[in-house]
Amino acid sequence: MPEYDIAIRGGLVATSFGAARCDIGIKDGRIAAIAERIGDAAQVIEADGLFVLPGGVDTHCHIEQPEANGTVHEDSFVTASASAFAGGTTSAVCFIPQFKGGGILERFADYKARGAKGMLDHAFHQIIADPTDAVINEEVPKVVAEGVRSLKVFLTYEPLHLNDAEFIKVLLAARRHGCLVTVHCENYDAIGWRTRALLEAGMTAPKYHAWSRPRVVEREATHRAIALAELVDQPIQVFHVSCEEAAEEIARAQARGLKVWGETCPQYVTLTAAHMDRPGFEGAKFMCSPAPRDTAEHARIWEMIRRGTLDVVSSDHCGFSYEGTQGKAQNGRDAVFRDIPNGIPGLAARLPIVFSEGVSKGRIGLEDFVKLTATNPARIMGLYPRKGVIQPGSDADIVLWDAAKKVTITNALMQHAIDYTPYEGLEVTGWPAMTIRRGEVVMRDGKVQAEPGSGRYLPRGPYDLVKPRGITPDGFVAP
Ligand code: DUC
Ligand code: ZN
Ligand code: ZN
Repeated sequence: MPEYDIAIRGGLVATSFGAARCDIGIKDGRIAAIAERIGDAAQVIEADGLFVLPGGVDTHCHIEQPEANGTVHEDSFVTASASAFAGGTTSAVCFIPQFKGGGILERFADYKARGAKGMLDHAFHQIIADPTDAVINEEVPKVVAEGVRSLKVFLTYEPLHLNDAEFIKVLLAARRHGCLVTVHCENYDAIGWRTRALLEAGMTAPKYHAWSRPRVVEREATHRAIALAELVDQPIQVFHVSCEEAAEEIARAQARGLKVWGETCPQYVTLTAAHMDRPGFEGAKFMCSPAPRDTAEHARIWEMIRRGTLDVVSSDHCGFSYEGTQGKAQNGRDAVFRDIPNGIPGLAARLPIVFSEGVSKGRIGLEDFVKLTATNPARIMGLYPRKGVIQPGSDADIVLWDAAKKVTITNALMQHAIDYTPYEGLEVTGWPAMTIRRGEVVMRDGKVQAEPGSGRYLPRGPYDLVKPRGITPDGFVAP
């Protein structure tokens, strides 16, 4: 009887604390051994010449998410799982919606059932768009008991945004129940004013999306979110930081010892506002919020990554096709920028872009790549060490990585249900050769093979990282 179910032999195994050429033994879906040479296995995978990395953990994915207008993001948990595996990602954290006037519990069962149909291991953030007393006092404790440990708030977007009083309510609830708060930081009123002014001036094309929300609105909201979190003594993660100005706010908070983390996304090191200035409706393909900036800003984001201010790169994967009635053109191809849904797909492209732009181009090291795409997201979301690391006892989520492979990104390679990728034509060096989820080969040479329904829900329990510091500006701790 062989000792292991699978042996991965001879690859360069990388974790966030170093890399070494060794074997990995997998038993019952978990990593059982890491050694220079391990014993017999039922299946041997030769990894000579490949990197052996923890499967990607993408903690910001909008998958099959129902919207207030009755549409549902086009990638189902099945198609998004295929896309994730194609790109070397094995787990994701997705969003349970809440709509104004409605509760959250009523959404939990529906969304959990959707997640159960996919192949990707998954956890949930709970969006809070309407923090009524009933939601905060009665429903939040119930979703926490179901394993949700992060509350997501939007400081902009109709009809999701919270005002400061509502945001404080959510911060307090998170503090009481041991949750992280993740925040979309842009100033709602400033964007509203800008948008109205642009539309009145006839500036309606997709490129004016960027004009409606310049860097300063992101910086202001980031500053405010941090200040209010400091007041309440509640840890937060600032989502999708697009510019140095906002990252500097996070750096200052971190220097003061606050529990504030910053996430960025591949779009903020590859796309620019100029992409939204393509002819006709084409610019809609690149519309996301915050808006992509310019190439000088890409360099600044890399610097903030190198300094550790931004320590997670997620995709912010959003399933809107270019054509059709559910996607970018849902309000017509002549819709003004305000009426075009925000968000771009990126689940499969995330690892290749971060590896290529980061490691292959010498901006970061291999261990940094592992931290940014797997270990740090798992830690910050309370999934570590089950996910995000190759070590005995962890789930055997592994990607074999061909660091030398050159690929031109096409939509077909993304394997999602979306009809385009904003990264079409981007050349990358480094590509996943095989993805293993809990000891099962789910992608080999681009071919995804996994049983729908085999993805596991990852309920999250209490974890130290989100404990308040016990320090408020004047010592007053609100109940
Ligand atoms: N921005 C978000 O905040 N969410 C979804 C997509 C986007 O672009
Ligand atoms: Zn957001
Ligand atoms: Zn998002």
